[in-house]
Amino acid sequence: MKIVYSDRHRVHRGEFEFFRGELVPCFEKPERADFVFAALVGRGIGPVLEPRRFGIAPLERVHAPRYLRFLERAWHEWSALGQTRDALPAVWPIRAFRDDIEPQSFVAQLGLYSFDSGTPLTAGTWEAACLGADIALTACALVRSGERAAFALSRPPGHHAGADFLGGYCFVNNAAVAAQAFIDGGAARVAVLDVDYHHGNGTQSIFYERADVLFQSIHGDPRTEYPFYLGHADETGRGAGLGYNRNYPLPAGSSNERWFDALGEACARIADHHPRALVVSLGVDTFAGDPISTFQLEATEYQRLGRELAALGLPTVFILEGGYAVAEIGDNVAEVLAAFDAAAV
Ligand code: 6XA
Ligand code: ZN
Repeated sequence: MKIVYSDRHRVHRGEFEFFRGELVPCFEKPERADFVFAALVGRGIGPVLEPRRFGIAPLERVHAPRYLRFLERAWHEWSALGQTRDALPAVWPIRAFRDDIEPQSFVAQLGLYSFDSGTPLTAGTWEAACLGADIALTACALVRSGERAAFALSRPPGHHAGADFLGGYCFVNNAAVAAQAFIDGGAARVAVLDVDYHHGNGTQSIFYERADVLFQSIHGDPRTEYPFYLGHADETGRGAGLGYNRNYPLPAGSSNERWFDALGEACARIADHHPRALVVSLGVDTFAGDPISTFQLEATEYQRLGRELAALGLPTVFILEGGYAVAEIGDNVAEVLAAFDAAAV
């Protein structure tokens, strides 16, 4: 399977995130991508290709222009306040406040466009976020030109980023950009499957009223697990999108059997949708040893995931999302991709 990668992801290196009243070192760090890259190359999965550049137009298909303008200028504005450390928000326009007027204060803008205080915005964030989208778009282009599958090895991740907000270490929603690129390239229908431990709230919200993109997510129950405020089973889409959103929230600590029951159901729905392509938000924070999650998947389960996805017989783009047991993250991704390759026809 072709891998799209660039080591320029390193320009985004968040120092701290806010956690339970303290600044703690950021879990989402450049070493994550380094471990994945090393494991894939070590297993002979490849070749590795540099991304092409696609510019901002494909991002504007799923993100609000004013949000993208904010992201592009954010570090400049933050620096102008005399700040040198990472930008983290401290005030948010929840519920009774207005979100239709963009404040002039950068600090207020940062709160307007964020939903948590755990997503440091740094000097290199915009460059890395655009690079991540280019990586996803290059993987799409490979698949559109006949590759059975491609892997977008990008960071920061994307599935928590909505049309006009960042959070959960995510700024630009790479999976949404990829799904939209398939549609814009002529695909009538696309499926997005999010197997990260955390609900893909950003991707869900972007496609919630659309019937052309089926979004499904298997994740820790939001009543106890991040991102907490979305990802329940009764969120099934709205308007034209009714029936094209499916969530499989599983209690923290759920068994592998339960996880694969959900995967089986999700795969059956993908087959019913008859998509021209599949985008997989591949988080491996479902790993038994992950420091911030509670599922129990290990190597044999990642192989099974790869096989079951291959059995769908669809042109497939895999996009890296979460996964924080850095030493093992690479092996777990490699298990999925190698098993997919071995089973794909
Ligand atoms: C809170 C935890 C964010 C989880 C991010 C993630 N800082 N999403 O892995 O998939
Ligand atoms: Zn995650």
